[in-house]
Amino acid sequence: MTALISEDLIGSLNAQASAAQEDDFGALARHLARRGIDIETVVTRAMAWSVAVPTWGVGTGGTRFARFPGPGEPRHIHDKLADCGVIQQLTRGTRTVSPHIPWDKVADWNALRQEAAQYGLGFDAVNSNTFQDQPDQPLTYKFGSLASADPATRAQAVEHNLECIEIGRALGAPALTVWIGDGTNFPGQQSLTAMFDRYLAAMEAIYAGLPDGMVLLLEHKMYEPAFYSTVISDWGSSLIAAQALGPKAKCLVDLGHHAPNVNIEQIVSRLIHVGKLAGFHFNDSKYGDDDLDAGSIDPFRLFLVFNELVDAEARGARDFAPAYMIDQSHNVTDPIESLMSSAMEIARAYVQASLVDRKALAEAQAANDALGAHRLLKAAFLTDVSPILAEARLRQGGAQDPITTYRASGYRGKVAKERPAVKGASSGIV
Ligand code: AFD
Ligand code: MN
Ligand code: MN
Repeated sequence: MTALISEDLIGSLNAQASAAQEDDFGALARHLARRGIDIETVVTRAMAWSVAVPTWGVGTGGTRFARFPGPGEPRHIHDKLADCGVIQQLTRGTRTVSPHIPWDKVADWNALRQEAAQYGLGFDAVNSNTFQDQPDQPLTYKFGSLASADPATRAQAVEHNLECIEIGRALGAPALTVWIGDGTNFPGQQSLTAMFDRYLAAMEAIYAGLPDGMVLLLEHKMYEPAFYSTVISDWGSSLIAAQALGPKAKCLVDLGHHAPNVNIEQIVSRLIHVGKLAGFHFNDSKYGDDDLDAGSIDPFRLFLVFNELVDAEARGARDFAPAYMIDQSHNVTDPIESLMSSAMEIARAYVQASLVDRKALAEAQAANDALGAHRLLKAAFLTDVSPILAEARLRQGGAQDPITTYRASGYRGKVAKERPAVKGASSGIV
């Protein structure tokens, strides 16, 4: 295993923090014991938790207006894997990476799989890309891809997805995620019905190419780049498509891809009900698809989503095996720091949701004790589970404080010397 951050540094910083960690962990253990919760059970759950990091997340993102590159940005998938390796080495809760094709294309996928394994990483869902044109591409996606009015363009987009399936097979990835930008900017520009029909026919061809054990994740998004209509705009369209395609197709929920103020946890509950919840792209938002760091704006909403997930797990909901991924754009931070912080915030919400007294909650609900029920959720949400998260990292060889350790390591400064700065202005949402 390649150690990207010095194990000695991690060990010495952990040692400096160990007295405080023991003290805080002991206090939390006694507090939870009073509530009838065994802390060791919770630590075991925290240790088993993992969320996938998107390869595109370790590069600096941007807006439609500008991108301000940071020092030492990854130049290619090999640099991206190293950066993901750092995140995993320090947090121990990001065991897989989610690649984007063709951004991450290499000649030898088996070699890439070995390279990732050197950092203790495996691969999660492969993401296809038919929302932008590539230099060597015969037909443009300017007017759509899988739902294009042009049959040859649709065929090209299907072919790309079938190639992504083959790449996923070589990487040992469990899923293909399809998000398309197809839609319209003008009422009347296309038939809303015909576009959806064409999308479904194209997706059937992709679905037919799935090997056993690989699933198809449909990602909806309300708007952008198309601002009047998007083909798979909401969970309703996504669910209709997933049901039409078959059992291997499920609906992926990106937390930023909904109408403003929509009740996302209720959507999650509905998708669980029909056994069609594929998984998540975690991020946070205030206005739209802001792609801000998970837990930075509305940690209570993140907790409420996890409350539904932990509840589904506890009652053994059928076909329930969500894939957890981060999907963020880091414009003003060091992406490694943002991704470590987000991974920890997501794990926090999972652990907090694991503390809900579900028996007492069911009783309060049966008695129509609205405030009593709410207080049970709040009791879990307001518990500072930081010592549990730190303990889970420490027991797996990670850092007590990943961000402080990362800053002390000088990793960014070191890679900035090896990776030439990206020059010039460029825009682009990543
Ligand atoms: C998009 C979607 C989707 C896609 C990504 C590409 O969230 O996950 O892969 O951003 O940059 O908005
Ligand atoms: Mn997404
Ligand atoms: Mn998005």
